Amino acid sequence: MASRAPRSDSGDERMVVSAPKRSAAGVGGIAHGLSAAVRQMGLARSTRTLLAVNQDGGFDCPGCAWPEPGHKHTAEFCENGAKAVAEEATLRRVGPEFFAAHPISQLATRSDHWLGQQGRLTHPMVRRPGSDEYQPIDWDAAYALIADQLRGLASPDEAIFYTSGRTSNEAAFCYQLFARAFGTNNMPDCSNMCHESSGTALTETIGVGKGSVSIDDVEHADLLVIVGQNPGTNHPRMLTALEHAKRNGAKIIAINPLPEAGLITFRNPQRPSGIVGSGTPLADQFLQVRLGGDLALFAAFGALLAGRDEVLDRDFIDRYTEGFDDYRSARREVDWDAATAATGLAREEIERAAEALATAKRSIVCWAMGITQHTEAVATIREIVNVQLLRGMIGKPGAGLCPVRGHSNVQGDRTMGIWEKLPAWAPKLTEQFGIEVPQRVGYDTVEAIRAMRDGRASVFMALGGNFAAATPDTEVTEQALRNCALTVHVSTKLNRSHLVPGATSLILPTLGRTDSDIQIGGRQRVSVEDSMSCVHASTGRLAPASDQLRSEVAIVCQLARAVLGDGLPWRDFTDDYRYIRARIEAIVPGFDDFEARLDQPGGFVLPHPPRDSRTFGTPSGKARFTVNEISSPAVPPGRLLLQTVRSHDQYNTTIYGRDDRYRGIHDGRRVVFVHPDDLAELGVPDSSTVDIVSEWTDGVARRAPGFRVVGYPTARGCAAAYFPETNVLVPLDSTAKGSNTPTSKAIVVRLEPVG
Ligand SMILES: Nc1nc2c(c(=O)[nH]1)N[C@H]1C(S)=C(S)[C@@H](COP(=O)(O)OP(=O)(O)OC[C@H]3O[C@@H](n4cnc5c(=O)[nH]c(N)nc54)[C@H](O)[C@@H]3O)O[C@H]1N2
Ligand SMILES: Nc1nc2c(c(=O)[nH]1)N[C@H]1C(S)=C(S)[C@@H](COP(=O)(O)OP(=O)(O)OC[C@H]3O[C@@H](n4cnc5c(=O)[nH]c(N)nc54)[C@H](O)[C@@H]3O)O[C@H]1N2
Ligand SMILES: [Mo]
Repeated sequence: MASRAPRSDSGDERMVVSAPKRSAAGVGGIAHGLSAAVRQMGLARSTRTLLAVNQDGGFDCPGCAWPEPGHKHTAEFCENGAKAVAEEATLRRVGPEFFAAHPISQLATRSDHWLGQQGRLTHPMVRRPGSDEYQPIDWDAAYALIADQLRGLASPDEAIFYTSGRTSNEAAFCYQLFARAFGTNNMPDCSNMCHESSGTALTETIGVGKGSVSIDDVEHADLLVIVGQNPGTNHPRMLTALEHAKRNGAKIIAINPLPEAGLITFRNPQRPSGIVGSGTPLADQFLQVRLGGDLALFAAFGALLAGRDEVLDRDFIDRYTEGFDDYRSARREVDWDAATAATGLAREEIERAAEALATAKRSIVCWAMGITQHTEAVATIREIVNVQLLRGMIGKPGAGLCPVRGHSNVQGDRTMGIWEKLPAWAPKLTEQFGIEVPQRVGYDTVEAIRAMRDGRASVFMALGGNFAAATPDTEVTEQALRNCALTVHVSTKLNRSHLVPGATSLILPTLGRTDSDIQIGGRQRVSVEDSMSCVHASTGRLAPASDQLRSEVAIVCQLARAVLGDGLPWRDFTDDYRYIRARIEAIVPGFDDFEARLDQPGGFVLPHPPRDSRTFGTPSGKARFTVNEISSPAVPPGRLLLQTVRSHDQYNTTIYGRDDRYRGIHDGRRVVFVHPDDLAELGVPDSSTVDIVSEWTDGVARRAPGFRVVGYPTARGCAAAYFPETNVLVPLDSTAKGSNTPTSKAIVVRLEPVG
């Protein structure tokens, strides 16, 4: 039976639970961010560093992918951006002495929070077969070791090259070139666990897997639907755009099982009124949907609109779409019993929201993980697209589709070709570099775990991220990593993945966004792409944590030379990243005049045919209405549907602190939020301790022991707990249809009282 006990220092006995907050991001917000920064790096360094966040000539915030507005504030960062910067720019260090004093088996008993708090990695380290310790290794020896291992594989497909979304465009481009030149498309990335469902559904329906709006559109929409997203915590700067929209007269509808703080009220710390006033009420309507109820909800919206000729944009439908008639006949009427059961909403609430959609002139739907991490995620997003197509809400100002991305360059990494499939421009790699591009579809994240588990892959390399903690089915994934002959982690900070080593394991310390990157060609900048396809430059200025740190570009290119020799211009690429950008310009569409346009304040926006000219890159050249079978997660009696979410004090697997201020949790993380009426029905007392046990068709009872029950106003039948503590509960084989994304937001569980 899979199980994951609390870590020895998780210390939840001091936890305090209080009432959740309604508003987010007041002056207290920035104060929390600043105090985190000052704790990690002192006052002078904090001020200097934070003032460069998201400024021209400065660096891109390593937090979320929300774009910078055209009109910037002096302080263009939020509380959680400040925490992300502090975490990277910290003055604490993890060097060879640290590893000498801490055997791997001992580090493995520590919490993720403790590991992250130890500081920046300063030296390349190796764990040799059978050893319980990481020891220093020099760079050349590390590259030689990896090269030997890779060259010894029976097939290049026995190697896996993972990427997390902080990697710059330049490093990502070199990394995919290296993997493909080596001979494999095994490039899983964090996107597989994140917005893959959005990419899949949008490519099928509008011909491009990216959102169709700009920040200006958001500010000028008259209806914003925010579904499956918690911007107050995960995209706090988005709240500023929502506030502007609100002032311009927009209505906001929030669709969420949880009454998230930022969605209800927002106090803007960048304006004096935000400090003294009570804030802007944000959501005009809150639909407290059940987990996984959105497919039924958007299908109902579609049915309520499709039959009304006066609300349809007939001209748009006729000229730019296909499949409307089939869609309309499938959505003739709403099955109200099914719709209200699936959503947990009243018919009147659904009708009221549909009316807002029917009357809006410019509407945008924004979504994130609450939509993408479900079995029917792709179908749900297709239904969102249907609703927007009915009213011609794409390719016009103030309207569109807005998947809000997570990692600050996750969208850019995919644009650069980090993908287990082949980008359309792949043949150009042959033209430009003379390499033979491998044709076999590579492993995505879930497939990569299976391949390592089953011995089909034996070398795992990660450019950033924390694979062991971010992926589902923790016990299975950890064993899969341990099965490898070699694991390699290019990292800024110590994390769980370093503690589940392959027979040989390397930790390669790298520069982060904030660090100064000097190569033979002088100070280097890199580029990133935000959630709205804007590409801009990022330049770090801080002195690196040690003279042993290498940039991600340098590490990838040196490794490529060690493995493949000097046939490709790896040396030029490292000396000056302009050479990489010149190749990106020659290969990837939309990057004409790349270097010069990177000099423009705010960068430049990549083409998006549906947004720019209502041109749809589908096979027929038209946007596609789709008919999707409506279903919702089945939950047996006595069970709950669990979603795994982020607290306000974490960045994915990096735990900044042990509070979740807006949800009223202080100094603790092992909590499970459940509706008080469900607790009463289940006979589980509030504040009691339970094990959470997940149930899946494979019959394995996955167990996360020792959670405190917190009565909370979530939707009925639904529960919430934090990731990564609960990843042990997510079955590897439970994935979204069509995108293979783990279903981290819909796990059937039972609560077992302890003691
Ligand atoms: N500070 C901070 N910022 C971050 C991150 C971080 O960890 N910390 N992570 C970054 C990354 S990689 C990402 S992908 C984004 C994630 O940003 P979010 O998607 O906002 O992150 P989650 O915490 O997973 O929150 C999911 C939200 O969807 C709701 N939800 C869950 N299931 C459903 C459902 O079935 N229907 C509906 N309608 N709602 C549902 C949840 O209640 C919650 O409000 O944030 C990015 N920004
Ligand atoms: N249960 C559950 N699981 C989830 C999710 C969920 O909602 N629920 N969300 C999923 C989502 S949306 C995502 S995106 C994934 C995230 O998965 P990952 O991207 O793999 O995880 P992170 O926690 O973001 O990675 C943190 C690590 O990145 C390294 N790092 C930070 N900055 C840099 C840098 O500049 N360069 C390099 N080389 N390394 C750096 C540090 O060592 C740090 O420990 O998790 C997924 N997992
Ligand atoms: Mo993400």
